Amino acid sequence: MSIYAKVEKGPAIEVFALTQAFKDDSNQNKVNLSVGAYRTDSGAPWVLPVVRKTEIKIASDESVNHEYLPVTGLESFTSAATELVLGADSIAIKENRAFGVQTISGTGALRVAAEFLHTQLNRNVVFYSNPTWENHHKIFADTGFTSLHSYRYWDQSKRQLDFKGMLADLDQAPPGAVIILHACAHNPTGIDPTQEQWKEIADLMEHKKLFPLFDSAYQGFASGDPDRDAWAVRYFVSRGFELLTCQSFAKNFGLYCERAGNLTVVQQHASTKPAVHSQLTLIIRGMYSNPPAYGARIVSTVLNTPELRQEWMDCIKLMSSRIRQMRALLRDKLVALGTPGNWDHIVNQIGMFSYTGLNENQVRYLIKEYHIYLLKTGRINMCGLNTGNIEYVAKAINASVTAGSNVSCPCDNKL
Ligand code: PLA
Repeated sequence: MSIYAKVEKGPAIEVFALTQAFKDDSNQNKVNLSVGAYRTDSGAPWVLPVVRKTEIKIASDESVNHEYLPVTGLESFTSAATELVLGADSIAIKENRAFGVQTISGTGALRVAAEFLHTQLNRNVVFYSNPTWENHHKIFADTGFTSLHSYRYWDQSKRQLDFKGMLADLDQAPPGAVIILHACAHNPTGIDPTQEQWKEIADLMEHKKLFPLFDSAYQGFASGDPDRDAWAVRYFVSRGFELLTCQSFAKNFGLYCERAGNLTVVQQHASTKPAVHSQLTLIIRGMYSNPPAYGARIVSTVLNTPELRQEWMDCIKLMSSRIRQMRALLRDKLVALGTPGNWDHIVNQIGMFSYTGLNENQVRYLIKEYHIYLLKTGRINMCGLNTGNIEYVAKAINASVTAGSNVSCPCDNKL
């Protein structure tokens, strides 16, 4: 008997299984609203023009080679990424209390952060929002965290932030617990705390000695302005918190497969940097030795060249405003169709996603009857909508709300 015979097949990863099911679907009306990836108004993936330009520049630069990067990555990238999230005038940067290490995109930053917290700071307790990006649980469980909890975040009946519930649950967290916070454009709900609410969260976390870990995967996608979207992180830094921030350049640079990420460490004193940096180096060395250069070179070149940086800011504005247009259009169409319920949450939410409030049965109905692919939580990627398919999607949602919860659809085991 094979030594592999006892290995059991694991569950599918919903977001990627849906994308595959979408690809395999031959229906010409099909729409993919699952994975969080930007699409143009014609439904195509978008290579940002400034990224294409920079790729050509790098490819024709004879001085660029394929030697290994240092274990902690390209310095011009990590410093630009750290500055992007903390701000050019950050006191922590000025005082040499903050630094970044390059990671395998946002997921890698979270994994390295979790490993560091677990092995170097003996952390075992983590809290993440309910709901959250489903990988938060897996990353921390795989690392060896033994006490994994969620804090209330979404009020399903009011379709808004359950702020009281959030504070009450964080208040129960033991001192030193790691609290995962979405820096902006919360995935999946599209609801962020207001600045006033962030202040209360910071008060509580300071009082209870909780450790903030910011997941920043959508900087620029909430407001169109990367500085505004980094407000919460910068506020916590200004309050004197020590914290970690996990950055992804998948979405805001459209560099999904290039795996460009950064883990920023903010410390109380510059003196702890050599030790912390050395331990992060050893963690990365043992995991994958050193990161890929391609995406980091692009991000570094763009962020460190003023004209290119401006072009990138314009791209961010364009992407976020197209999303906002789609929000308004979808809400208006649902209302015009007389779809039961209130759809204002679609325009009130921000970032890539809308948490529609559709239930699992309605989601299955959309997939089966209309070939519209979305997560079973009812999350849709707003970027998957465009002027060509929005009418179709609105009519389908209307039909699913009217009939979908009563229709029993055979559950597709693949999903
Ligand atoms: N953090 C959050 C909150 C995310 O939503 C994602 C990606 C990541 C981190 C990881 O991004 P990375 O590609 O830089 O590692 N979430 C996606 C894709 C876009 C996914 O599930 O992996 C999503 O559709 O939710």
